[in-house]
Amino acid sequence: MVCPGSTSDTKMQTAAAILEKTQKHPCYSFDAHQKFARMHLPVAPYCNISCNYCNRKFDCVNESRPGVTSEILTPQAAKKKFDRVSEKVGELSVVGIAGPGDALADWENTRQTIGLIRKENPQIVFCLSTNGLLLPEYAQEIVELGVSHVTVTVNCLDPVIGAKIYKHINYKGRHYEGEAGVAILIENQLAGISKLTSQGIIVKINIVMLKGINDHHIPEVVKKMKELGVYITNIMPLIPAPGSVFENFPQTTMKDVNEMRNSCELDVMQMRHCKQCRADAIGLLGEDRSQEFRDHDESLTVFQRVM
Ligand code: CLF
Ligand code: SF4
Repeated sequence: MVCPGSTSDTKMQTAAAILEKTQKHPCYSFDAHQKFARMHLPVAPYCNISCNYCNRKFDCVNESRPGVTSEILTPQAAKKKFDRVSEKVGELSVVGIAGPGDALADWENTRQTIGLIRKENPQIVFCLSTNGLLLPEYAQEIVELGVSHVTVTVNCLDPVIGAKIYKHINYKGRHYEGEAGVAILIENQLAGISKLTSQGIIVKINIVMLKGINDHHIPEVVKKMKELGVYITNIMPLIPAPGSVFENFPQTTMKDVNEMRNSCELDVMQMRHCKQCRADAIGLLGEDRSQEFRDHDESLTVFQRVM
């Protein structure tokens, strides 16, 4: 029997609250995606790694469709925008930070934005997506900030494979190329995911499927994610971005992606309704209303990602 007020009682209440939030999250719940809306706040323009499928002029391809550019907001402008949107979009349940660079590479902006909105809107579900390099550093703060859902892009577990996917990483003031950099990235992703799941955060893993590079290895990645307690994996096709290292690489077909999802479904639930949204997307997943709410007075006109 659980005593009222005991630690296990509190843990069960927290788990029930997070389950309720997950049922209102359009990305984590298929049933929710036509009923509940998300709003992305593009407050994090910088990035600390270099994926070969990315063209830095555009949004982070780990969550977005290549070739899409979002506006950039300061945390204060993001709060104002949230206020405007929440008045008009009644079904808004989630605020997400998905770049347009990396939410943790720009942690101060991400933290401030979520803090400002959460103070007045504790019912909102907070979500962010990251490449995971800085997760061990910020996992505890993410939990304390009240973020309940985190997406990490994990493309491989092996630095030899990763050296074909990532050009370099910038970590703690140092620049790393090749396998040495990828080894740090993978180690931090795994440690960070484990820190989050052990504290009840619901984790989604995005995996970009690259034919001949990581496709044979994806089932192993998914099995490892299962071991770490992730909730769902989102295997996405590579859509070659003009101007990226992989611009001439063949696009992964949806047939191949779906076959991979089918075989991985035995281990971890598969997301099949991802829209690869923009970093300033607003509305139901299938009905982007970002144009309606764009206000150029609030957005910064120039941004440069850190290479
Ligand atoms: Fe945004 Fe991502 Fe949160 Fe959703 S999107 S940060 S988990 S609130 Fe959703 Fe868009 Fe696919 Fe992302 S459909 S790209 S999975
Ligand atoms: Fe581009 Fe950084 Fe996103 Fe990789 S993590 S796709 S380099 S913005």
